[in-house]
Order: sequence, then C-alpha cells, then structure tokens
Amino acid sequence: MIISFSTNTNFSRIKLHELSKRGLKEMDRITSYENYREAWNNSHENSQDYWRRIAETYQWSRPFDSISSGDFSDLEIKWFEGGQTNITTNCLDRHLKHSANKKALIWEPNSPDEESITLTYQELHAEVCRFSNVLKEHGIKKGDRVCFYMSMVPELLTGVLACARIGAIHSVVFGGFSAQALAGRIIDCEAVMVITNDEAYRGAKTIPLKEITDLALETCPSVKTVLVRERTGSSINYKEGRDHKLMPLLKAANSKCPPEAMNSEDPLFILYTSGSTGKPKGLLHTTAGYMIWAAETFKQVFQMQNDDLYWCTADIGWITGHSYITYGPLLNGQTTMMFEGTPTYPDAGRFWDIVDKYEVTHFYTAPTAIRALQACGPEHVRSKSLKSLKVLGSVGEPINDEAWQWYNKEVGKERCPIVDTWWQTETGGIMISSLAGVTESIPTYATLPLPGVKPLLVDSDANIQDSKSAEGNLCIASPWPGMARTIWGDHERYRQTYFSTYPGKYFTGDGAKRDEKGNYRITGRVDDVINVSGHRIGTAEVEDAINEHPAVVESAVVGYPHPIKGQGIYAFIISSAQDEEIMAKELNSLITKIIGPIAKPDKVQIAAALPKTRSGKIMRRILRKIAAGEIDTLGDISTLLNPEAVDQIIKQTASIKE
Ligand code: 7RM
Repeated sequence: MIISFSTNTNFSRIKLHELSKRGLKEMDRITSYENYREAWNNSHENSQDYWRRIAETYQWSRPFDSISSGDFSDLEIKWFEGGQTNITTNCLDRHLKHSANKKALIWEPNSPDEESITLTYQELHAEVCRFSNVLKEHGIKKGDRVCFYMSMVPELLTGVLACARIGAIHSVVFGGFSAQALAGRIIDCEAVMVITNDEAYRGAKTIPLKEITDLALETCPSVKTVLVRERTGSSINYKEGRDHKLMPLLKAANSKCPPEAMNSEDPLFILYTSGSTGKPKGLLHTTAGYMIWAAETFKQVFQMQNDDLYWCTADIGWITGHSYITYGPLLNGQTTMMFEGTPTYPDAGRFWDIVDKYEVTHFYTAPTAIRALQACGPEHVRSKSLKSLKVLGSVGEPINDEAWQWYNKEVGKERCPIVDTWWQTETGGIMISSLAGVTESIPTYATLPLPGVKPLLVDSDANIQDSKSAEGNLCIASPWPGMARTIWGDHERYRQTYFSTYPGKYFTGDGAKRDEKGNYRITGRVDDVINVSGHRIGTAEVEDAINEHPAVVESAVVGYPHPIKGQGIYAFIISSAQDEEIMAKELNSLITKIIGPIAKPDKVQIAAALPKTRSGKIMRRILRKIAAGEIDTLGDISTLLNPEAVDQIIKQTASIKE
C-alpha cells in the first residue's frame, strides 16, 4: 500500500486580497488534476485532518471537539460533535463585513414583463431576520417543523433560511404534489405551520396552492398556523385564527434576529423522497455536516470567481434547490438566481434570454430541460448571445450523449466545461462530478468522486468489483459529512433501505460503470424507482394509487425510455374495464389526486394477465422489456407460471396510445 504523507499545504491558494474582498478566511481550492488526486487521497488517508481544516474556515459559536464518529454498521453517524454554529451565520452574517452590498439573490419572475428583484447580502440578511421574527411571533421555536408549499418566490428562500436561523426544521414540499401527498408529509413530520401562496404562476397556468393546502389540512391536526404569501392576488379563503397574510407581517417585523446556536447534529431540514417501497421517506439532514458538504462541493465543482453569476434552474422543493440554489452559493458568498417560471414560457428561448439579461456565467439544469429545449429547434438558442457563460452543469438523471453534445455545442459553444453532477437527496450534495475546468468533462460520465467519497461497484452477490474498469451496483464505502442521518421517525427503515442490501456499505440504488481511469458513468436506477423528468417516482407508490380505482384488480408500473422525460411511466393493469382510453383518463385524475400530476402514467395497458413467477411475483423485468419495445431479448420465459401472458401483452402493446 502506498502511504501518502501529503498535506494540503501546497494547494494553490486564492490570492489573499481576493479572499479579504469576499470576507472569507483563506481556503483551499483544487486547481489541477494532480491537486484533485492529492486532495482525494488526503481526504481518505487523513480524513480527520482534512475535514478539520475545511470546517475551521467556517464560523462556529463553539468549536467542535471531534471530527467524525459512527459507521455504516452502528449508523450513529456524527460530524463535528461538540461544535455549535448556525448555517445562516455562515450564509449571511459572515459576508456582511466585506460583501454587504454584493448581490446575494436575483429573482426573475414567471413573466418577463414583470420586474425582477435583487437583494444584497445586507438586504437578504434583513429579510431573513424579519421572517425569523414572524415565525417566532407565531410560536415557532427550535425543533418545530415548518412545511413550505410554495412556488419559486423569494419568500421560499428567505423562509427556509429563517427556519434555519431560529432552529426550526424546514420541510419543503414541491408545488406539483397533490393535497393528499402534501397531507401525508405534514402528518409524517407533524408540522405545526404551513407557508404557502395564494396561487402559483407556472408558465401560462396558475396553480391554486392555498386551495390545495386547505384540502390537505382537513386531515392535519398538527398545523396551527398558515402563512399565505399573496402572489396572483386571487380571492382565497382565510380561516379565522389560523391563516394570516405573510407580506404585511414581514413588513412590520424587526430586521434583526440573533441566530440560534445549533449543535452540529441538530436537525436542519427534512426532505421527502420516493423509494422502491412504501410511502415517501423523510430524509433528515443535520446542521454542520450538511453545511460543510453543501459549501465545499459547490466551491470545488463550480469553481466560481468573485464576480461570476450562478443560476440553478431547479425548484427549491427538490434537494438541488436546497443545496445549490440556497445553501451552497450563499455559503460561498456568491450571487444566486431564482427563477419562478418554466423553460418554455413565453417561448423556448426563455432560459437563454435570462442568461443574456443578467450575464449568467454558471448555468446548472437537468437533462430533461435540455432535451425539451433541443426538441424546440436550434433557432431559440442560436438567436441569443450566451457569451457570458463559462460553466454548464447537469443534474437529476443520466445525460444521454445527444443531449450532452447539444448542450456543449449550442449552449456552451464548445468553450464551457460541463459538470455532470451525480448525487441524491440522501447524499446532501454532489458526490461524483468533474471539477469545472480542472478535471476533464467526458460526455455521459459524471467522472470522478469528490474528496471524501469512496465509490464501490458491487455485483448482486455483494462482491466488490476490484478491477479498474468494472460495472455494478453503486455503493459508497464510508460516511461523508453531508449524508442524511436518518429517516424522520424511522431509523430502522433507514438501515433497511440503505445499509441492508450490502451490509457495511451505503447502497445508492443506482447502477454504474467505471472506466480504466476511474471515471464513473451512472447508468440509472437498478431498483423500482423511476426518474421522470428528473423527478424520482416510486413505482410502488403509483401502483398503490392505481389500485384505489374500483375497476382495477392488479397493476404493475415500470419505466421505459422516453425521448424528453428520460423515462416515461407505463402502467399495466388487470381490470374489469374494457376501454383503455377512458381508463387512462380516470387513472390520470386519480393519480393527480393521490400523488400529483408529475406521476401520471404515459401509457396504460389493460392486460389479460401479468407475467408471474411460480411463487406469484410479477416479473417486472419482462414488463420493462416489453415497455421498452425490446421484445427480442426477453430471455427465458418458460419458467413463468403463465408464459402465455407475455404473448398476449405483446400483441396488445401495438395498439397502446400515449
Ligand atoms: C440530485 C437529485 C437521485 C437520483 C439518483 C440517480 C439520479 C441524479 C444524476 C443522476 C445520473 C446524474 N437527487 N441522478 N443525478 N443519474 N447522472 N448526474 O437528483 O434524490 O432527486 O434523485 O437521480 O438515479 O439516484 S434525487
């Protein structure tokens, strides 16, 4: 074994005057491939030192006593124990000395005709403090759960930070979920407050968020207060004593609020995500480890200069919006942009208009958006300048070669490195990615693990694939600061879901390949999770919803390749109903009600029977092949209980409409 005695000392350092301008302490930035290698080795061989040095560049109200403890067997994982900090001190207060007048947030509204909003660090600090005081005035205290069901308005970002400032636990629910899905999450975390909009603007549509909230709250006794951020001004119901208008409260509130001293392992937020079984899981992220991970990964992956402008197009309702709209950029003292609208409103040039309007340098989006815009034709992008762009990012699903090439050529004009960032709600931040302009970008490869991340490829018998180039199920070998610490209220489910398939390892649910040089290519989920337009959807959840239909006897839902969405949803059902089109409509509205419009099936097929094993299990592998149109490679079906079901389904498939 080669033992490296390397320390961080010869990392190239950002010039001191640059740093003092930013108000940050001296910090290390990886600036070459060799540097990266050294940092990666160091992060594993001298893990404790490595993270101490990084953590010390942040502000603590009480220094930490130890770096990390716990492992993937005891699952009592703790980082920076004994320390106290507040993530908003590090996002906001820390920058006031040198960057008070630097732009912190630029908000671009849904309609290009409406005024944008810009807040400096000073102003954002004041807004967050006002919001914190409003929360306190309404009884919110440390440890309380506050649920956000909002569109992308500035108060979503300031509200989340306000929770963090006073130690309340935020749980953001994406505005595309239904009342029932919202209620499920509120009930699970026993939220005492919901913050919503009257309505959301979304392209040419409006979404009645308050109405949906009211419906959800019929079954949520824990909620005592609802704050409503008026956006469209539509007339909505206010329930006496429970509901309040947010904006007048903010206006009247004091703009100073001291940060709550949070222990390193105190909860910061809960975010729900779908898995292969059961209801959505509330992943819990804690204060210090998440903070360090969001900050450090943002810094190393995006490699921003002081005057650069960063825009991530995600919604704060997803983890990408938590780590890379809110926390990561602000922890680094950068300017973050927030966009309320959609890529195609008023037309498919909107993203590029925004890039030109503000001179965005760093642009981070999802493959599904790239493919959707690609399908609208090159004129929308070729008619724009885009000369400000320096770095492009991709996240949420595997990026196919065609989309990668289009992004590189039409958007990046072949002069912007692309960072394809692989990570999950569970990981808190980026795990595998190139570092912009520092390590190589390779089409369709997320490439290299970040310092602190040791990926493993294992086969289905749990054998680690040691050879340089290999393929297998992607696991992570050891804890990293940003990992979720538990599933809210169900630590056993956390163990079962992530650490039982391969004991002693974290199993991601993804498959991956590794090339000779150690670059990873993520091939997609190997479990019953499908990724539709970058949204994680559990097939079991969709099946449960479908099975609520009185005419459905049984169902099986699988993903299939979809040119824009990445994966589409294909539902096979056994039903007494005859008419597939009517059934598809009914199931669409049922799923919209139970989960939300994002989980609507693209195809519904009424089958005479589902292929089953002799023990009665549905053979999803075969259904996936049929859904993908790969009927020549079904493999051996003779051992099935009912091989004839396969032929029947294939015959019917030809007539299925989207
Ligand atoms: C950040 C986020 C996680 C799942 C993950 C993968 C897929 C995400 C990439 C990717 C290939 C990528 N969190 N995924 N990023 N697959 N390349 N760069 O999306 O919890 O919502 O989803 O998304 O399958 O397991 S998530």
